[in-house]
Amino acid sequence: MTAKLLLVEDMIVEDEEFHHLNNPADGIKPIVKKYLGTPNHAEQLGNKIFFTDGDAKVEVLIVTNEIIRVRLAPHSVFLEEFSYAVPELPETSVEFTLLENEQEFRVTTPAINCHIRKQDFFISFSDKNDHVTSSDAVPMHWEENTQFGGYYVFCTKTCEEQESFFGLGDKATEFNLRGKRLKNWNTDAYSFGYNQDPLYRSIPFYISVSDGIAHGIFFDNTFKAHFDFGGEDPTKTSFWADGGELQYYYIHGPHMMDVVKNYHLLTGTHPMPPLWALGYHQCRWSYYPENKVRVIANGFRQNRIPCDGIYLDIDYMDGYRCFTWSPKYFPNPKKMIADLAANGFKTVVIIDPGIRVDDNYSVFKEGKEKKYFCRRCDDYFMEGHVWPGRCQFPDFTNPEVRAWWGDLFDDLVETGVAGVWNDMNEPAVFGSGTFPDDVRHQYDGYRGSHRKAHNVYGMQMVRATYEGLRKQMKNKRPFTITRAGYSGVQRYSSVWTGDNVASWEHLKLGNIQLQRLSVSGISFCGTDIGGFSGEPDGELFTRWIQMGAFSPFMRAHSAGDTKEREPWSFGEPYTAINRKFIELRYRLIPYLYSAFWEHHRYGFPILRPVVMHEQEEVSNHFRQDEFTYGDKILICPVLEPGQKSRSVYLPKGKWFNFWTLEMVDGGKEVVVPTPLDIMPIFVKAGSVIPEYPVMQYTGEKEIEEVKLNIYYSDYEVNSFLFEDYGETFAYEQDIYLEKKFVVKGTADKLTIQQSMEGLYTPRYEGYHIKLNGLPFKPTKIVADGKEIATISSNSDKTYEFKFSKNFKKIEIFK
Ligand code: MIG
Repeated sequence: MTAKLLLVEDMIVEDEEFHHLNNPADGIKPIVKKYLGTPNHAEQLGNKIFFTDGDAKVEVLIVTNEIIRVRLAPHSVFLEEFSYAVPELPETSVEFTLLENEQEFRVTTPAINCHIRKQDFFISFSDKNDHVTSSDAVPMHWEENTQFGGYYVFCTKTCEEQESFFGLGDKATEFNLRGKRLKNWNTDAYSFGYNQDPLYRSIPFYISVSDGIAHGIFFDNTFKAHFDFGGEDPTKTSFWADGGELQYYYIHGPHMMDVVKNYHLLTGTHPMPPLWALGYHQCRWSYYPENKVRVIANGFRQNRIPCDGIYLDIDYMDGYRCFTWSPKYFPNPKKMIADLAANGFKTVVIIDPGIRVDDNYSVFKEGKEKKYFCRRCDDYFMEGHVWPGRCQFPDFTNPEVRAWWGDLFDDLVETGVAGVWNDMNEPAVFGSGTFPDDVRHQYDGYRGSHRKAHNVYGMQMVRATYEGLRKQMKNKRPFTITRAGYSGVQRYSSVWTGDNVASWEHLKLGNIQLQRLSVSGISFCGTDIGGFSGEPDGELFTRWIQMGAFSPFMRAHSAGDTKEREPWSFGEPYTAINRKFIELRYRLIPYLYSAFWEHHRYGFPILRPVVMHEQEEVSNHFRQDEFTYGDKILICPVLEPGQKSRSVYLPKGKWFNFWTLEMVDGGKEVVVPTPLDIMPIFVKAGSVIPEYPVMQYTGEKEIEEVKLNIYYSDYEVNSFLFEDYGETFAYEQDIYLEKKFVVKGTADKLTIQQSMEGLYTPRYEGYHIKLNGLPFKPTKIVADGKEIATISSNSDKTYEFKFSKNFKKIEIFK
């Protein structure tokens, strides 16, 4: 109130007109939502077009042929352009036209139209066939925020009767978001429940599919944001935020895949991970002391269960002080890590953002001297309790702080640590949950309160971690994993879904969350296998390992108060089945690595839900169990206890049951037996699936030959294999090999052609080729003009032979 009266008094001095009023506050209009009026003017500046209603301004930016950005400035003053999600707009030249007629202004690119209706400032988008894909239901609007300044900003679009919605990161609800109202505000959600919202990450990007056509909306606003997908009113879709700019990107499809690729064009992809990071990781809160870590590591080797990564949770530190080691539990970390490395294990350590207030602790002292910790609005330090006790928190939105933080990893890297796990970076604070709104942030020079920086805090922390490690590791690929994040976090880290629960419901949720993260830009993701809190029985753990073997990131983890949770902890038959699936994970590493390359280089997600394969079928909008791993292998996890069989939907085309090699026609559901040692896996006909020999860890042995599993098809199918050194950034200088296989069969012949691109030469010489599903018995195999002399035929009608890795063409004759 005071602020308002003062304002009015100022006006009295300046404005003659008010002098005769007894109560000048009567003249002030109450705060209400304001809507855009009518656009009376368009002005073009390069690829931006500005429209105004006389007071508010709207900017339409043509980013690419398929991407248009819309921004609103209530009184014509735009905020400075800056985004953590989109560091740079893609550089493409677009030819567009601006047209004006009686009804509208229309911006047309070779792919889409953006319409600005004169009558009411409604903004809509349509495709080349004038099919409207997205349209305002009310004009963009805002409400002044007297306490913090700025505005609450709102956008409301129409929602079609059969429109479906996907995306938004890791929401713990059905895959299709139709009918839901959800919030983005990074939250430490220990043991989150089904439908609990918000969770750890904020990804303000969704995909709509309506009439078989997909488009995406990326609402690049870091404030607390809300989405309603026909929940309040089935005819409306809305998104709004507590501050910042109403700024969104319309991303055209028509396929979901196009939308996701274009979202990656804006926000980036995950860099290639070190190959070992695709292996199995074992985690626990916590393995200590040192001897326990050694016992666990040896347990893997003794049980012949492959494992590449072992984690140290918070107890490795000295009083939870980041960048220190407990002298009691880990007296000689360098020796321990070296011994683990000699045994094939990479060590990953946890690092939290809270720095203990302690003048005898160098990290605190330095951060304090350099003024790197966050402060409240009145300049007090932001203090809160976390594991180390009373803590202060680096302002990771300050580039100087990020550089300092990155350099703090020099000792850990010197000690031999291969990866870093950033936890508690929502940021989480005991008791209060997170920072108060008034905490100030440098925000890369653009300034802001915690309202604006909260959702990017964790992302900037892991960015500092990743960039620091990359520098300290002299350009070897670092491995990082984070709990919190915002759009674009995939450029710096993998993620896990946080503190889940050892229940069948959470196995189901995890399956959905990973598919959702994957279509929301975060392909390198995994759940805590087995469930973080609570106790899984052997069956649940094994079913989770089976699903986890096909999660881009595979790690088992458990809370401190739970029983032993290693893949052999449940005895037989579980140990043997867990081993079988972890071995399968390792056999398929070259396939996963190739899918990763497709992600990194071309923006394909690694996990692809069924709807992404067949979006035109509305029934597929509600399928959430099965997905493909890359584009060739279809997985359907078993999600119920005691399940003897389950039905699996196969997209159209021909598929081979991975276990029986039976060929099945897709486009329908099939019933598959699911004894405990089987999870339904199908391979697309025509695929070439590369396979490594089972090893106890990646790089245990030199690869002597690569197995190519070829699946017959009577139509043409392409497959890819990516190979490189697996641990440096040489691929950025084109030191890699991208192989393409083309498989095509007829009733009496199968042809496989190979072509290659790139500068890398793998050390192995030959392929071990296995032919699956041939509809005939081969009488002759000719490779590059030479007849193959030795072919072994197996009882399951598969055939094997060896040939040079450089073959160009192999023909198999009936
Ligand atoms: O307050 O570091 O989600 O994975 O084991 C709990 C201890 C802090 C939460 C993480 C969990 C981790 C645990 N952390």
